[in-house]
Amino acid sequence: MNKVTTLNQFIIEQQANVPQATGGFSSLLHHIGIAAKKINREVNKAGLVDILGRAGTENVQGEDQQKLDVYANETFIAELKASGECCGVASEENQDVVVFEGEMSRDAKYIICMDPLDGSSNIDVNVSIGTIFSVYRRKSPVGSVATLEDFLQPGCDQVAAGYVIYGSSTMLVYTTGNGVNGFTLDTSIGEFCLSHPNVKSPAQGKIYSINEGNYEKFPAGVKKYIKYCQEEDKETKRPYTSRYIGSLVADFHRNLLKGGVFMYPPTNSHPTGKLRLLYECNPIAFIAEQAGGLATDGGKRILEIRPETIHQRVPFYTGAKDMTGKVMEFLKTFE
Ligand code: P6P
Repeated sequence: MNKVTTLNQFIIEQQANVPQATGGFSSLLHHIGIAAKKINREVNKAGLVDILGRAGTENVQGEDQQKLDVYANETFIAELKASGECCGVASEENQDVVVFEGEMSRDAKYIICMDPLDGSSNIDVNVSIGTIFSVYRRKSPVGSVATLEDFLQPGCDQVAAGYVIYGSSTMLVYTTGNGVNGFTLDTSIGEFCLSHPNVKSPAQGKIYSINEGNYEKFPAGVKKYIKYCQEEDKETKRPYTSRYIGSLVADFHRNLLKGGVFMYPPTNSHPTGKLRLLYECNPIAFIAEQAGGLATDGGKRILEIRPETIHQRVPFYTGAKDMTGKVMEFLKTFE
């Protein structure tokens, strides 16, 4: 029988490779896994109980909050606080950072940036959605209350990043800077089990992902790249296939495994891009690079951008190394 490695076993094995590890980070990841299982339970029965639909409130983006958004946010915040390893959270669902005032939390070393339930407008139509998270060491002194500066760190300072995709199966995919590993939830034992060890993304693929409804407003280089994808060319195996779900985690996860490029350029309604730097682009970029891919804002690495505000948006191009590099070439050539 094949050896099953649970997330907890994997975390402990990984911790053994880090001599100075105190177990705090391992405990934090364990609690993230618990929150993901709780959210999975509600997502899976969303059609059956009164947890679907609008909560009647708006989030900081002025978007109608879904009841599951609110549940996911509250669940993650409660679990991260209970871990005693996190001193604060920046969440898509909260205007300001949520700092934990208790003594145990003040002594915590980590902060989390997260989108508790990304793509939630897809919940009611049963399309895959996801949780996205970033982990940083705090900059403020241990023993004090977390400050805004703890959350405005560049993505290259991430200690870990990951996402949960609530799809045909539920998976937790994360990196701590030593490669990318994927765990599938085995609901019969209630454990995330290692199913995709050391994920490497193909350098070249056949999938491009973009909301072509915004075509008219795209930068010239993006328009040219889309036409390039659609041209016949036996050598470069074009035309490529267009795949766009409208749920970042689902689009990225498919491209990560099969090879593809995801693009969210500046548009009329979002002149600096729609996706948020802290809790969408940075964690996804960390995973993309660790899997051998690229992630840029059309000019520089996402991970090198110094955030100015916690809900800052950036243009986002990420995925297969060669495909994303080709997009950058087109953006540079057709400025
Ligand atoms: P559009 C979901 O609302 C989200 O934040 C991402 O998950 C997704 O990639 C993007 O927005 C979709 O945006 O404008 O194409 O609907």
